[in-house]
Amino acid sequence: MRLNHSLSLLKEVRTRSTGTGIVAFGVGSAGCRILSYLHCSNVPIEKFLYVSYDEQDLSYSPIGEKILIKSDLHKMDSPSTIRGMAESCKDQIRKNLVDSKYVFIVSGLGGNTGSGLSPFLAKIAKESKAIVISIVAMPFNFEKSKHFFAGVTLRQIRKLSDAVIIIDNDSLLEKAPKEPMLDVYAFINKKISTAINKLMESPQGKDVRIGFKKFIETINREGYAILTVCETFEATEQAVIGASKSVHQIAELNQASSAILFVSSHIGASMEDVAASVSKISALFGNGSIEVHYGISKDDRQGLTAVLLTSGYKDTKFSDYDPIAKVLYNIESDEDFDISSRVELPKIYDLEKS
Ligand SMILES: Nc1nc2c(ncn2[C@@H]2O[C@H](COP(=O)(O)OP(=O)(O)O)[C@@H](O)[C@H]2O)c(=O)[nH]1
Ligand SMILES: [Mg+2]
Repeated sequence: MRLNHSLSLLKEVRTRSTGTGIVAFGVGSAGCRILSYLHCSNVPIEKFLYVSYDEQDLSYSPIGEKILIKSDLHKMDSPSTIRGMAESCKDQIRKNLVDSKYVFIVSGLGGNTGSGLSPFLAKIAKESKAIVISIVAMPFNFEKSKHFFAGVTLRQIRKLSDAVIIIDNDSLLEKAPKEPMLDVYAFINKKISTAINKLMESPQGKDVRIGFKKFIETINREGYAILTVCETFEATEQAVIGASKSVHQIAELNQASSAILFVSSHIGASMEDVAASVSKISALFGNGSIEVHYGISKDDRQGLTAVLLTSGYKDTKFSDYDPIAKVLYNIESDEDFDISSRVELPKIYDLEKS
């Protein structure tokens, strides 16, 4: 699967979009893996950059620019230490952002790299005056030890980005599969990249597409956006209900203010299907005042996929992952994130000797 994936990436080099001013960073293990899948699709991204201190993360894509954070592996024990190490790469990052209009930062939250570097990159991208869109995969429910940093980072990223798209890893699996973890990630990453591609790709052929402008308008608003995907062999409306149920596990549906529904199926969704699905979304979300856009495409695969992107959530279940912010709700706190440089201090007896 890895070889096929790399080969399709190499084929893509010939058709990559230019002049769009859209740059994307894949950060840490999850970010680099997800971005390498997006790299194979038709998204209008001009420049792909992979950032990590782990060389393996930079090997998932044979193409694109790689930024390796030089590190002392024994000291990489927190997101702030990774940020400290990344300070030396700031110029290289800034150089890649010259003339960028939109910057996507893709990562998984809760580990050290994605949590450390995503807010760091968002801040640099904001300083270069780009529109910053963070796309974050949240840890599985069972990864309790990752929840705290995921919650803290999500809040930091929200302050530093123009839009934040949350992907709940749990929502993309019906139940914990028996396959090896890396195969499960590959399965989820394919779903995520296909969904993002459907939302961003320019109109072509007979398909009804959303287009990049509408996609940005939908997510560039207060609060969070949530991306869910439902695959089914049933009717379109069932897929929409499935995707809506996933959102319901994460946030209050009535907080949503805008939605995009994208339906792809083997035969192509009928007008009746689309009308019923859009009405369903209007009834379920945003207290009856939600704006709904839709797209349709024909797919080679059997079955039907509904991609649902809803936005405008002030709060999500992930706010509970950061209990300090919850306690300090509405109280001004230090807005900046910490950076640790891990300087070794001299021992007392060394000082006494000198
Ligand atoms: N969707 C997705 N999530 C992942 C993948 N790899 C790791 N994650 C999740 O992302 C979070 C951060 O993990 P990881 O990316 O390994 O940490 P990092 O390398 O230190 O940034 C964890 O909750 C993982 O479950 C992946 O390939 N795809
Ligand atoms: Mg990692």
